[in-house]
Amino acid sequence: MSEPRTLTDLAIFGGKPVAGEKLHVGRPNIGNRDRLLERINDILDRRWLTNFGAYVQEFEQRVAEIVGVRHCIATCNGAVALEIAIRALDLRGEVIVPAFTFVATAHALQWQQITPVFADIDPVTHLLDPASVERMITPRTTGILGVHLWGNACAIEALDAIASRHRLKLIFDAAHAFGCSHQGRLIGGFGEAEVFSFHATKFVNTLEGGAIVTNNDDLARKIRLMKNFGFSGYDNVVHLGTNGKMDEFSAAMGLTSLEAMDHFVEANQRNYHQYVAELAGLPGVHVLGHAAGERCNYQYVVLEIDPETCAISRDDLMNLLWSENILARRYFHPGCHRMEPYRSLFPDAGKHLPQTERVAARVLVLPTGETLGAREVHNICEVIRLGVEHGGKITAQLKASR
Ligand code: T4K
Repeated sequence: MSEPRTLTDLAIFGGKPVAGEKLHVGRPNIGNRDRLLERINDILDRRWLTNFGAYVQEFEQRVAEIVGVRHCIATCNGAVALEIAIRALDLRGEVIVPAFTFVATAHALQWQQITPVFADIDPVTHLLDPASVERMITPRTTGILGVHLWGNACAIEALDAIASRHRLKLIFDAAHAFGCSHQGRLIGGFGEAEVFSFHATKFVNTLEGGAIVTNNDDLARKIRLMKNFGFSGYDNVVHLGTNGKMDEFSAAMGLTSLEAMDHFVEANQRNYHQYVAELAGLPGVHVLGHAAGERCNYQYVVLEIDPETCAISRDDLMNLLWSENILARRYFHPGCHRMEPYRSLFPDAGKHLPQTERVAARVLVLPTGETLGAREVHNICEVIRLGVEHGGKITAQLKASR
C-alpha cells in the first residue's frame, strides 16, 4: 500500500483532498480583465508610468468620492502609508496600538523610534478596548492608533473621547475596512487620518498600494510632500520626505477593482452567509459577526474555535484543512507582542493582554472572494464539520504522523 498523502487518506474522506486546487485566504479579486488591459495599454502608449500620473489622480479622486473625504493620497503600500501618516502627525514617544493586528501596524511606529504600547482588545469584537487604552497612557503618550480589524469599526467615539481628554492624536489603520461603515458613514473620515491598504489580498486591490485619507487640508499638503521626497515643484525640496508614490499600473488595477466593488461584496457576503448557515450549531465553532445595519466588505471570514467546547483544537483543524488543500490562516497569531523585536523589548507585555492572548489562540481565517463558489464553501464547511465530529481521532493521527 502506498504512503497516505493526506490526513483524509488515513481516515475519513477516503482518497484525495477535498479541494482539487489549493484554496487560499487572500486570493485576489481581479474585476474586468479587458478593462484592466485597456488601461495598461493606454499607460504604455502614453509612456507615463509613475509620479502622479493621470490614473493615480483619478484613483485618488474616486476613493475620496466613495469614502466622502476631502483628501486621498495614494501610496505604494499600506505600511508606508502608515509610516508617513504617523510622521506627518508628528507622533513620537509612545503610541497605543492593539497587539492583535498585522505586524505592520506596530512596525510603522517602531521603524521611526516610536514605542508601540500594546493595549488589549474586546474579546467579542477583537477591537481595541478603550478601558485598556486609557490604562496604558503615560506622560510619553502622543497618540492612539486604532485598527478597524476584519472591516469592523473600532469604538471610535470612546477612543475619540480618550484622545481629547488626554490631548492625544487619534489615527486609524483601516487596512481591512475599505467600503465598511460606522454609524452609516464610510470608514475613512474618522480621527486625524485613516490609512487603507490596497494590497493584492485586500477587498479592493492595486497589486501593492495604500492610501491616506483625511479631511485636514494642512495635513494632506504635508503628506503629499512627504510621499514625494519633499519636492514642491522642480528642484525645490521643502520638507523631509521619502518615496511613497503609487505607480500607474497599480492605479489602473485600483480603478478596475473599484468598478467591481459591488460584485466583490456580493460574492463575499454570499460566502459569509453560507459559512454561517452551514457551520451553525457546531459545538465550539463560532463565525465572527459584523455590526448590524453597517456596510461591510466581508473580506475576512473569521472562525473562533473554543478550546473548551470544540472536539478539535484550532491548530489541528488548520492542519486538517491544509491537508485538504484549504489554506486557512491563523491571523494574527501569536500577536505582535510575541514577535520580534517586541518579544525581546517587552517580554512581559502579555500580562496586560489576556484577551489578545485568548483570541490569538482561537482565530482561524477561511478563504472567500470571487474565486469561491457555493460548492467550495460547502466542501470547506464539510471538512470543518467532520473535523469537529472526529476530533479525537484526527488529533491522534496528527500526533502519530509528527
Ligand atoms: N495593517 C493591517 C491591519 C494589515 O492587515 C496590513 C496588511 C497592513 C497594515 C499593511 O498593508 P500593506 O503594506 O500590506 O499594504 C498578507 C498581506 O501581504 C498583507 O497586505 C495583509 N495585511 C495581511 C493580512 O496578509 P501575509 O504575510 O499573510 O501574505 P501571504 O504572502 O502569506 O499571502 C496571504 C494569502 O494570500 C496566501 O494565502 C496567498 C494569497 N495570495 C497572496 C498574493 C500576494 C494570493 O493568492 N495571490 C497573491 O497575489 O500578509
